[in-house]
Amino acid sequence: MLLRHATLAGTTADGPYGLIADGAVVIDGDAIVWAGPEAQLPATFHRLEALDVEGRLVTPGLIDCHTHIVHGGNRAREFEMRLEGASYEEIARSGGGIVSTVQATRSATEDRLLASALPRIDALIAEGVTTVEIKSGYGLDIDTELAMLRAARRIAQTRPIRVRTSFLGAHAAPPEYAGRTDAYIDEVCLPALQAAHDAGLVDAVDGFCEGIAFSPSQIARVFDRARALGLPVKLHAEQLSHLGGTRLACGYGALSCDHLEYATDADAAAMAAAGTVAVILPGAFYTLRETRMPPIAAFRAHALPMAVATDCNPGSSPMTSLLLAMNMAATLFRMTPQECFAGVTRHAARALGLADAGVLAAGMRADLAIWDAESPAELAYRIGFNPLWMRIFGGRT
Ligand code: DI6
Ligand code: FE
Repeated sequence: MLLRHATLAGTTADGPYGLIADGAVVIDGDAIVWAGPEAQLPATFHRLEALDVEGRLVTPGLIDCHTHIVHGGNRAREFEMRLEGASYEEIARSGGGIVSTVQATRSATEDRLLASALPRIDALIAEGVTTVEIKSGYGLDIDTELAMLRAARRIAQTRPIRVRTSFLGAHAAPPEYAGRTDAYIDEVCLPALQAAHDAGLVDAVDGFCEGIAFSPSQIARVFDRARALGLPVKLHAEQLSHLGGTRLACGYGALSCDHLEYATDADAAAMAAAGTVAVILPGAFYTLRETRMPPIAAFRAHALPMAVATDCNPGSSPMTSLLLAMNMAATLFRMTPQECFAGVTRHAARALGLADAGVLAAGMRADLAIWDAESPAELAYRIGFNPLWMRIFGGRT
């Protein structure tokens, strides 16, 4: 297939957004075999069946690199409680929060977990998302952690989207281990990681390093196991306070550190040295009415790759719009639309360790989004409007 008369963005061309004004893309099977200025299209491709996109914007398919999109129930009641004055941490400490979603997730069947995730997945697909990362972490027992990961993997058999799964057994201690977080790590988290890995269900290992969750030394035990299994790590770090999770994760060569509201300049330096992506999650900042901003200026100063994701979860970020996450990153954190665009394409791919996505270039998977837009800045600019015109997944429209 040949796409003609396209405005290409996210190519390897120099200049803002990697823009190519009068571009063409050649797709063969599930791969991009050529992308560039139409005037330079090699003659061998001239006779291919062509789709004239009439100047529309063609970008890599978007990548949501941090979600908890598989979960049971919802937390609308907690939303009401927060509006009545309770804080997120107060609710968590009084048995609500993550633990209430754990109860709802344990009582759902795997089929039900899959079915309830699909409308949320469909919302992402409708916005041109072609790869989604999905975490476990609401089962917190061996069976339910595995059920979450299986449900996540089944999404890719049910919908045209690529799924990467992260094991997040170190998300919270379940009620039966309240106050016994070390025993939880030994008796549940590590055995669950081993079982999930043995079942081929884990692409990366994540953790929540926070006062209401796990300490750096506890996370280190989980990461030691990940390293022994040859799995890459990532971490929810410095979201509500500064515990030093970022520097710990960098010591394990983490793919990404995520949230980072309380990260410091030294953390940014450690991430730069380790090649770790900073994942910015403005939906959680917005929902929790956080006032501490992630240190974007320090991330820029250290030339860190920054990704932007929804953090889709029932508690702190019930958001299924990656375009809205881009808008929030720009408006709340003053990230430029160019940074937001790289954050849902190139840098999001890197946060997942994917070398074949996020860039519009020969050799990449043919995952593309075609927008009724003139410039990529439009993707971050509007609020609640979706300009997607067509989505191509693995070479198929
Ligand atoms: N950080 C978050 O913002 C979510 N998980 C995490 O580690 C919140 C999850 C929840 O409240 O259910
Ligand atoms: Fe999260």
